Amino acid sequence: MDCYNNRYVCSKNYGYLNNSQYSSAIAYVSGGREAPNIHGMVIFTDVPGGTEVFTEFVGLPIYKPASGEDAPVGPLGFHIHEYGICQPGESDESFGAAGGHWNPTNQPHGNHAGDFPVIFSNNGYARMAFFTNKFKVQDVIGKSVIVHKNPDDYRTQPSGASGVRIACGVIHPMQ
Ligand SMILES: [Cu+2]
Repeated sequence: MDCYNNRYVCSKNYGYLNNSQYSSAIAYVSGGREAPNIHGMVIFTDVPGGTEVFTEFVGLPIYKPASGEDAPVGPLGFHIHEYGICQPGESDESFGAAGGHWNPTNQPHGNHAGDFPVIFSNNGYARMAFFTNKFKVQDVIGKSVIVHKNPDDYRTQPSGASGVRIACGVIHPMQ
């Protein structure tokens, strides 16, 4: 299946015919040209009332404070994006084909279903788990997770001023 030319199919189910049978999912995340050493995973598990999200990363950029016009590098913005396509966009934007934030309930940024806590790089390593009541596992299969270079301010619309996309992974069901 050519996801790049078939966004509807990819965004709906990425070829999985019945997402509702899955109660856990995983995204293997890899860095793009800005941060090629990033490797990580994001695991989604259905729990009562919502979903538990566990993440682990290595090779993240090390925090740098803001200087002049440049935003700080980290803590790193982290979201679910609409399409399970970790490829450049039409204007060659890194992971632009993943589309905008996944926002099924048309909320302002800061309250998107796929707005996540920022990732703190501990000399390149991060581990974090959190709970959300905004989706179940079946809702996010076939979408993507994106890590950004800059912090999310949870305020600037529509994506929190979190800068370029430095890593991406497609969310697949866990068998
Ligand atoms: Cu994002």
